[in-house]
Amino acid sequence: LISSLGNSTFENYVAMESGFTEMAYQMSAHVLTLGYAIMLAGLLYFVLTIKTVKPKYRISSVLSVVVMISAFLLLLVQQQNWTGMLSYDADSARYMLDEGADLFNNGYRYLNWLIDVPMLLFQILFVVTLTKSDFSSVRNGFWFSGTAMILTGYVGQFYEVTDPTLFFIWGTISTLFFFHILYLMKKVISEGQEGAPPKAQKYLGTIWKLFLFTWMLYPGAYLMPYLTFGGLEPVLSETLVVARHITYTIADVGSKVIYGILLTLVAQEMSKAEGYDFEHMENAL
Ligand code: RET
Repeated sequence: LISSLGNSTFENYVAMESGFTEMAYQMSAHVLTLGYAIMLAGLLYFVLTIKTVKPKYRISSVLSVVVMISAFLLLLVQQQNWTGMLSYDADSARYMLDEGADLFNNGYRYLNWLIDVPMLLFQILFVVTLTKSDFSSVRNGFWFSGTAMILTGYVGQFYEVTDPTLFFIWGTISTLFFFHILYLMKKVISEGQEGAPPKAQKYLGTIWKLFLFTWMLYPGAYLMPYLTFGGLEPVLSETLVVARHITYTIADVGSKVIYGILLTLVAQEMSKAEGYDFEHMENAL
């Protein structure tokens, strides 16, 4: 298998070795479709609610709009990549790797994160007020570690089947940058809570928990072929392939859409505390 599939991801290996059952194939296709449909719905939400916050907070909504559009396009491509690589084989009643089709790859996701990750990290800086940290040094830290985390992970994911050692080395380097991001985000949220209205403080606490949970799902998806008892051998199972699609979709909806909505709620509370009350305004929406 390695000689014909090389450094492609484990989805292709499963497709060639055993193929996918109807359920595994369809669930994957559906969950990818759900993903891009939600991004479009999110896009509308962020456009329609932009005037419910004071002008100085609106950059947060604009960044959510940027993220929605790029994620929408990426997930559409990803869904077509999935359906395009497989074709139904009536003899075995399975979807098998299609001769001559493009192989499936998650690399599109990683490069898409180069846009989304910095945007999501900057976004919160336009809503909270930092009490101690310096805005531009936090911004640069987010930008540097975000980019380094993604690029090292991008290199690593090519080796998930062919070279587990390299896969884990690149994954570990990437994780160091990830820890730096978590450290910065914790600091931003704690400072942001100081002096914020009580409701905004509560939303910020929720944002931290959501952030921690959803961002951890991405390294979980990276590790997917190793998450069962396979030890240092990747496990080529269709269950893990479906689990990876579902993990990515939950992570995407949480880290982009729900996160953006919670930031909008924080900005609405801050706006209200500063005398901008959209609930009692004409033409607010
Ligand atoms: C990688 C490689 C393995 C180690 C770690 C990773 C972390 C990835 C993260 C990605 C977040 C992406 C987001 C995208 C939203 O559009 C690169 C998988 C730690 C945290 C939030």
